[in-house]
Amino acid sequence: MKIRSAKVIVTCPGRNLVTLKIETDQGVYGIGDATLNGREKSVVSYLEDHIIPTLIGKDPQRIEDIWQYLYRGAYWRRGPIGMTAIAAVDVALWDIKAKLAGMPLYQLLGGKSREKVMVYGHATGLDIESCLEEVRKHVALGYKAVRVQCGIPGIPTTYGVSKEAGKPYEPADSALPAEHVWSSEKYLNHVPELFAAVRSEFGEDLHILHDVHHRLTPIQAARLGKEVEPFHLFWLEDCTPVENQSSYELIRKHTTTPLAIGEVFNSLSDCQELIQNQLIDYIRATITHAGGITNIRRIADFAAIFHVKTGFHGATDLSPICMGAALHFDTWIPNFGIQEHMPHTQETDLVFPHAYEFKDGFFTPGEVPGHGVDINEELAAKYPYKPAYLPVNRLEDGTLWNW
Ligand code: CS2
Ligand code: MG
Repeated sequence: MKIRSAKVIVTCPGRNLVTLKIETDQGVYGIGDATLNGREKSVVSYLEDHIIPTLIGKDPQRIEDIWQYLYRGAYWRRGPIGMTAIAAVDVALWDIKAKLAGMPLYQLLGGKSREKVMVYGHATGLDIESCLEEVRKHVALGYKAVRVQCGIPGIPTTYGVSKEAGKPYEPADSALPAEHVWSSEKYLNHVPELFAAVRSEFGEDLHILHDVHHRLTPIQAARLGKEVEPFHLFWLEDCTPVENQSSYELIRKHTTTPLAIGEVFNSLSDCQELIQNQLIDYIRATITHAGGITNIRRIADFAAIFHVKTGFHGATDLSPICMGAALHFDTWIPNFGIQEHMPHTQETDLVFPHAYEFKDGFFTPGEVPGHGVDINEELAAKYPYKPAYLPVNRLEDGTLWNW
C-alpha cells in the first residue's frame, strides 16, 4: 500500500482552519488538523514545501516509522510549527489505519476506558451577573463542568471574555493583533468574587474551571490559588507564562488548587519536569500541536505514572478533526481528566461532517471507522483564508505583558 497524494486545504468557515488530506493508492484516505492559530500559513508551507514531497510512495501503515522519519529527519526538533505539521500527518495516518481495520479509532488504541467523555464549556460575561447567566445556560444544556471568565472593572477588554453578551469569545478576532490593557491588581481583587458567586448559586456539584491566560507572576498566582481554595476549582489554568517552569514549585508551595498547563506545549520535554516533579495536575497539550496521537500518547502515558491527568485544549482554533481524534483518545486513555469544548460555527460543522455527539455534558466519539470526521472540500472552498490574530496585553503604563 502506498501514499498516492497529499494536499493541504485552508478554509475559514468562521475562523481559519488548515487540513491535511492523505490519499492512498487503494482509495482509502485520511485527514488531519494542521491549524496553528495566527500562524496558519507557516504550517501550510511546512507541509507543502517540506513534508508532502517526502510522503509520496511511502506505506501509510507505518505510522511510527513515518513519525520518526519526520521528527528526526527535520533535524530541527520540537516547536509548534513542525510538531503541528507532523501531527497532521500522524492523525491522517491513524484515520487511514482505523478505516482499514474497519474500527473506530478508540478500538485501535485499546478500547473504551469509559462510556462517555466529560467536557467543559465556556461561560463568559462582561460582569459577574452576565457570566452567571451564561453558566445557567450551560447547566440547562447539561454541562457538568464550566470554565468561568468575567470582565474586570476598570479594564476595557479582557482576553477570554466575549465582547458581546450571549456570544462566544473568539481567540483570534482582528486582522492585526489588537492591544488590550491589563492590570493584575484589578484582576486579583475582583476574580475571587466570581467563583464565590458561582458556588453560592450552583452548589458544590458543578465543576468550575478558570483560565488565567499566563497573565500573573508566580507570587500573584500563588495568592490567587490560595484565595480561591474555598471555592474548590476543578483547575486553575496557565496561571503564569510557561518559560520559567520552576515558578510552579513556588505556586505549589502555597496552594492546593489544582493546576493545569500545556496548551502551548509540543513535546514531552516541554512538560517532563512539571510532570515528574508533580507540579501540575492536568496536562493540556493537544493532539494537533503536540505531534499527533503517536506523540500525545507518550506524554499521556508518562503523565499517568505521576497522577497527572489529561485535559486537552479544545478551543475553536482546533478543527473538528482535532476534536474527533481527541474524543477517541479521551475514550481510551486511562488517566483522562476532562476535555475542553467550544462549539464551532454551524458553517464549520457543515464543512467538517462528524460522528461525535454531545449529550447532557458528555461527548461520545461515534462508531464510524477512523476518527469519524470528514471534510466537504467543495464547501470548504467557499470560505477563503482571512488574516486573524490573537491580541497582545499592555499594562496600564504601556509595558507589553505576557498573556
Ligand atoms: C484558551 C484559548 O481555550 C483556551 O484555554 O487559552 O483561547 C487559547 O488562547 C487559544 O486557543 C490560542 O490559540
Ligand atoms: Mg487556555
